[in-house]
Amino acid sequence: GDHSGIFYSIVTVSDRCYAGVAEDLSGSDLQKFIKEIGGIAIDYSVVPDDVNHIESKLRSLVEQDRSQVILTTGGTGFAPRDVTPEATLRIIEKRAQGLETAMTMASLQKTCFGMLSRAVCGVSKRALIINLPGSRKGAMECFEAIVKVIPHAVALIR
Ligand code: MTE
Ligand code: CU1
Repeated sequence: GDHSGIFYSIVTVSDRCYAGVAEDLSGSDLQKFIKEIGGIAIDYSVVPDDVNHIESKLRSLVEQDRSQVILTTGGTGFAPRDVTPEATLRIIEKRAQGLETAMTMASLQKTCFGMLSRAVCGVSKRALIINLPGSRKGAMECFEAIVKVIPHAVALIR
């Protein structure tokens, strides 16, 4: 599919990046990759692993109605502060389980630790929200697994 002109926002969910003690490598890799495929990254932010904070950032992006795809990275695991899927579930109207399954299947080809991501995907108003794992490798592997269908998905939503 053709990615040119698709508007992406990236939300890195990480207490450590938010505090400035870790560098957001996943977020910058995703931005680079979006550029490479001809997409446009219009918003980039870092939020802490807090369900209300994540929800309000997602809600503001959805309300702005400029982002066609919102990628989150991080907070999908089993730790007490991993709550990105819960925040995402609060705002999506339609769950995209096919995308979730595709990411899990691709991940399992690479590592059994792919089982430990609880990433959720779904549609909120006119935006497709996609949770990706926090590691640089995991985020890219999962995004690559679904990138081909994004133009068609976006066309269906709008
Ligand atoms: N998926 C892929 N494709 N590659 C990976 O390296 N890492 C896993 C998993 N998914 C990984 C992956 C690991 S180790 C964890 S703990 C979970 O994603 C959750 O990561 P997160 O809490 O940083 O989102
Ligand atoms: Cu892990």
